[in-house]
Amino acid sequence: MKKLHPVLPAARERALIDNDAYLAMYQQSVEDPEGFWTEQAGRLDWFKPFSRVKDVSWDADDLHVRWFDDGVLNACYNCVDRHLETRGDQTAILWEGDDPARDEAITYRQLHSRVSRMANVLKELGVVKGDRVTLYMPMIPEAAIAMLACARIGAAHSVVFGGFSPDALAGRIVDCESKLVITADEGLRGGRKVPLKANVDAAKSRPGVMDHLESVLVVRNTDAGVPMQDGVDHWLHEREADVADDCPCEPMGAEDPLFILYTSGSTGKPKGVLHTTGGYLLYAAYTHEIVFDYQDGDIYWCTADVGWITGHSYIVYGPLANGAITMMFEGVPNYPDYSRFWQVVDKHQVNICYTAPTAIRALMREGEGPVKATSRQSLRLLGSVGEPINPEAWEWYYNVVGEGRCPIVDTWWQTETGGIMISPLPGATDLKPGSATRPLPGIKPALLDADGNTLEGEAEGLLVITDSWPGQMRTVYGDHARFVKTYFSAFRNRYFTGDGCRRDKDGYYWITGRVDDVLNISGHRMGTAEVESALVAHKAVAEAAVVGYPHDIKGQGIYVYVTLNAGIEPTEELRAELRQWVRKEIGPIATPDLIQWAPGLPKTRSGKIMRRILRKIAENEYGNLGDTSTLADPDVVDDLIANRLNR
Ligand code: 6R9
Repeated sequence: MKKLHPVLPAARERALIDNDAYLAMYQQSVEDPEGFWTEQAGRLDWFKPFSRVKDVSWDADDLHVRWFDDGVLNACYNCVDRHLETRGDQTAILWEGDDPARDEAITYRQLHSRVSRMANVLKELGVVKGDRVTLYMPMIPEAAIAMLACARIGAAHSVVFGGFSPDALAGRIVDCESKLVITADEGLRGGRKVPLKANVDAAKSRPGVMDHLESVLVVRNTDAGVPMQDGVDHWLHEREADVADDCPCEPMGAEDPLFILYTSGSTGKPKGVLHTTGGYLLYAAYTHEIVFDYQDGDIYWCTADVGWITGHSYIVYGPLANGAITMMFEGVPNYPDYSRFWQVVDKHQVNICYTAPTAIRALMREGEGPVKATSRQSLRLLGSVGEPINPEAWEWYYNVVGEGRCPIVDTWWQTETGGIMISPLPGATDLKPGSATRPLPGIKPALLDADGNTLEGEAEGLLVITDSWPGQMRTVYGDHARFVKTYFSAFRNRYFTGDGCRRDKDGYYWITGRVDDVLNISGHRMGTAEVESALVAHKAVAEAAVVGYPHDIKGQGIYVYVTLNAGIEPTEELRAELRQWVRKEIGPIATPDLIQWAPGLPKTRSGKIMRRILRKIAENEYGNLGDTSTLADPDVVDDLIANRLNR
């Protein structure tokens, strides 16, 4: 029996929503969804109001998702301009550098001027409404400013995580045909330099990139001397010197694209998840307010990188739409030492801290000392996102970091959902460590068995959503068929999440993890297929199979089975080389943890790799391999077991 943590009285007292209010809101959202979402849409300022709330079909033959589609608005206006009158001098972005001596507070008025200037530079460089702009940025204010500048002029941004390789960057530039890349000379993380501009230069030489790319706008960050290509590369500070600091907001249809964000699926290359303006922004703002019980003046910190959806929705769009004080952190949890997160909390008097289980586990391993060295009295609420949080880490976060004073919101959602879907509300929900608890008002989850039958009550099955919500992704950029196939072909009229889930007798949801071939490494999604195709691109490799296995800190580690080409010697040097190879092809987060030499892979007679078996061996659970009767050559399994690496 897992421990129940009832709603904390202090949390209930201040919260906007208590349990009765939650239940009433949920009921209303089910009975009258259009009325519910119309009311929520009042959070945004519309240049022209919408007349139709929802036009959605989840029928695979005619799949379309449109919300508020004749409404006109601008996301940047909602995040910046509309706050000028009431809170122009309030901090919008609070930035904390990798170097603890560096920080900066940017007011809404300053943000307005910096965004407008960058928007004018983008226009001068030929960016127009409807274009795509790729951002490859460190965690500096200019990352958020660049996103908002794109939104201001109606260009869709595609943020590529600064830890990705030149090849990964190039693929994403080509896929969405970006005209412009915004980057910095270098990034800084944990005292180490990240050669962003050099990576962009390398990406430029990849096939197809210069067919689309016209310019690279470079932010001066570390002041490293980087080569600048005439006519292509431009320093932001030089271009900004002679532009105006006002720039009108482009009127955008609610369904005009706001951004593309690439995420991993179970097959093929990463897909460009497309989010549009009205529904996404409304959903980010709504969820940011209710889940974090955000109230004026609260100091809110989401530790994610803007390269992930969490950074988009909960550093930039949700908080700024709500006029919040949002913190942006350039650094890492263990630099200069393991107290850093909590030192930052004390320094800026942070009230709400939203981070990932992998960070919590890494800090937990260092013991209570580094936490206890700090005060943390300002903290009121803690959040978790990215993967299931194990109850031990949950209890540590709750008791050691929060000293039992702060509720934890364990928020389940996805790049595709735009915002949080299943989560406690701090003033309403009794907490169970490890459970994301209940759906937010407006969200209708269900559990299905493999045949698509709906499971009622206490059950375990596949998690689907049964009705649209405004933050839902609209398509896979440039590949609508893939959108249909990935999410709507498994079950008729249901959005399939790819996650397994259990619902307990109280109606609480417990996410059990991906049921497809998607890995979750430290909260970062990666397709096994991506890592495999990187490996087989190496000349020594004949075949590769990749599975996840339980990893203490990262949640999942990457376990690789490699079959070498005939005549190639399996050596430690080759192992190291393959690790480096994958890092270079995809990025450091894709580095294999364990590489096992596999003379053969277990295959069915039709040639399908039986990943189930490989997973069991990687988990060191080889005693129970289940049905192996369809194996073409059962002997390969004995060899793999005998030489397994995770013992
Ligand atoms: C926001 C984000 C989505 C996948 C998702 C699930 C896992 C995220 C979770 C969680 C259990 C949570 N996931 N939050 N699992 N509890 N609170 O992480 O988006 O990068 O697209 O990943 O992450 O498996 O399907 P994204």
